[in-house]
Amino acid sequence: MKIDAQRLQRELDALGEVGRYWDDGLQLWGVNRLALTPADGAGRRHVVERMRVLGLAVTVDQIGNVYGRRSGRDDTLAPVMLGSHIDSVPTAGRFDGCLGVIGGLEVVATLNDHTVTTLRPLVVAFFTDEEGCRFGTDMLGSATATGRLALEDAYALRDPDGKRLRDELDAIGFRGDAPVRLPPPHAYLECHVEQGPVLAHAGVQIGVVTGVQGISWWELTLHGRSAHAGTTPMELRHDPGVVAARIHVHLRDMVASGAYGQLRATMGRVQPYPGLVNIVPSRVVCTVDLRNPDEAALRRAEADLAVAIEQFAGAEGVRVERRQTARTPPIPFAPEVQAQVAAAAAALGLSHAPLVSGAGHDAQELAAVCRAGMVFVPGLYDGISHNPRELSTTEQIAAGVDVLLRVALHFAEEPA
Ligand code: HGY
Ligand code: MN
Ligand code: MN
Repeated sequence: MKIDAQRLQRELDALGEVGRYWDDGLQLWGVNRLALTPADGAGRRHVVERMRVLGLAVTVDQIGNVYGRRSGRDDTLAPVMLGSHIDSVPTAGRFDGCLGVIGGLEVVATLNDHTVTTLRPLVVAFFTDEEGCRFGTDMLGSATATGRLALEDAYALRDPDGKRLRDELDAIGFRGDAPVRLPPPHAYLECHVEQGPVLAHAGVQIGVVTGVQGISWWELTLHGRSAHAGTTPMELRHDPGVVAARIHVHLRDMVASGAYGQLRATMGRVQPYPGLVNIVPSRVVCTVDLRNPDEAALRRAEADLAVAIEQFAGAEGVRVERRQTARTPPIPFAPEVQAQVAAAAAALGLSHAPLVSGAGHDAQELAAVCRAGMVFVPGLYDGISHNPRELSTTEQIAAGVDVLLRVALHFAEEPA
């Protein structure tokens, strides 16, 4: 039994049309379904409709996670869950997250075609705001469903325009009634594009994901003193822009020092206020994203960076407000799931290799409550992602979802 690659591609393209925008710079269609915007609402309704067409019973929980359930031969058993997210960064392609959700629905469609009923129920899920770039913390829906985040704290989060998450959830009509705490699935599987160059460079078709590296996000508000760019002598300035620049360069120096293992450090957002050519900014809001597969090295990097930030700010007479907006340690995936992903790839004659995920995923949250794992699919152009150039071929995504099908069947036939 194999999935229908053309149908998978068709459904992925159909979802990719929802919230599409023309990226003039790239001359490509991109996707912008930022969490809890009308476009996200439209994407959600599109997938819910697809779930219904496939005969799934749909529930929406209090944080807007959506679950499509397919009965098993014994519905008293815990289900096998296939999931990911369909919210996107504002400059996305069509694959990030969507492959795991549309791929899960393709598994269901294939079982329907073959009138196969698994022992255990199957659930296809998409979680709210996996990206985290609007309300500031990633894997929001899955972290709330598995207890890492409290529902009321999630509801109270605000976006840069001050809009409250709870109100935005209401605005798109997806603040459901189902209790947010998820009864632990029997297993959780997620098919996802690698979003990096490792598999493509190695010429490997399937990634057996061993776990996810640690993630640490900070929002820094640097308060200086606004001044006229022409009349204010340099020695009288308190310029938060200089402090932000020094922090940014220091991130790269920390990585280059080799003192923090495989640290990756990014300043993705730098927003001066008022941000005009002839005014020394009064404040700058900037973000820091630290990643490391080693928890101790990540902690060292956080501590050392905090000291450096105070030094740079003190030297410039700038006041710092520091807020940690996301923090997850390195998470290992269940060895049994990894073994089944490798076995399924081998049975399908697909080359496969283990690798750590550079990106965060909902699977790392589900790992807190059940055996979880991921199937990675390589991408073209060094696996570029969070960019409209994100692209995997029909063959590549079909291989990943065929592995997902086989692993899902393995766990769905496991007796109580
Ligand atoms: O940032 C991440 O790793 C994920 O794409 N949210
Ligand atoms: Mn993703
Ligand atoms: Mn992403």
